[in-house]
Amino acid sequence: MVETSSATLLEQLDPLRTRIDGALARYTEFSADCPPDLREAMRHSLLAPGKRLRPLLVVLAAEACGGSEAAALPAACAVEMVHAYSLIHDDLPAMDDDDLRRGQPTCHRAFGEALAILAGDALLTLAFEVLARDVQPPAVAARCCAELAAAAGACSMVGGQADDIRPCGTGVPPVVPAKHTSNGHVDHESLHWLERIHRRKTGAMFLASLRLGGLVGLGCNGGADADRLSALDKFGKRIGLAFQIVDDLLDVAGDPELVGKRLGKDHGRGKLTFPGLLGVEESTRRARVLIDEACAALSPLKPKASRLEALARYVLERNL
Ligand code: GRG
Repeated sequence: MVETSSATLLEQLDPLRTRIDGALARYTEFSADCPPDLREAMRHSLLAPGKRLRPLLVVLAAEACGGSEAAALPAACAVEMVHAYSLIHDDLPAMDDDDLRRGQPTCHRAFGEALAILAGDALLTLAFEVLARDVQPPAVAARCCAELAAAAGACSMVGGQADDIRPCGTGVPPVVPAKHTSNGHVDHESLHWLERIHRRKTGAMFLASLRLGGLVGLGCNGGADADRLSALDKFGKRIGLAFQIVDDLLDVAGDPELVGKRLGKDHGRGKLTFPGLLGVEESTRRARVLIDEACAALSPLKPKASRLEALARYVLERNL
């Protein structure tokens, strides 16, 4: 049983988050060949006050596998760069068309659409430069590059996003809006579809964060230590889904000031969401069960996984 409350954990992780931010800032200094407005657009989104959940997961997974923070920081930054690129592109008028992100104007609102697209492109490529150059040894760097590329690619984040932005009725199932659960009935087809979207769109990057941290922590033993990587896999799949359920719940009932983005838009657009499909109570129950299962999966990594376990509890209790 973990005693640390999520608020206390967040405070305890503040110095680590500050060191992650410092590394992200150093990685985006650039030579004079980078146009100043492109640099500013990248830093506007990358250094904005996000929760830094994914880089924290990288570092804490490395720690759970016996690795050091210093060794994990390049991979942590790479994952955050891919995440920031995805948020910039997701906010564009052609996708979610949002004005506010992380409590400030979205990249295209501050710098224009063309520069925002390029800032996203440059963050994505920078992530792989950092991994290939700064993760050691080179064999682990190569594996990290392959895993992060797959998690961000056509069968994962980009594929999930492509299915998610499809107007209702124009894609593969569900071709009708989700049926609700007022009579206790669960529409399993819609639920399966929703989980399949989020496993790729959101979950894959959580899983990659944990796997990259695990690979860095285990070093060249990564291949030989299947038990510990598989514990991280089980943990990652569950917290990825729980995170998304909580995100949907915050969209319905969160505080826009805290969350730092427009809320209620998924519900307003009639989009398929967990509370829309299962109701608030059942969605909350499922998120709780997933986090309990995630924490139980960490047993092969104990006691070094205690901060990872506490971060999973935060995913459930977060209000931003
Ligand atoms: C455009 C290729 C491409 C992909 C976009 C990640 C994503 C796919 C879209 C983001 C849209 C969104 C709000 C998804 C819900 C879950 C999610 C990723 C929320 C944002 O992550 P947080 O809460 O954000 O960790 P911070 O700002 O704290 O890092």
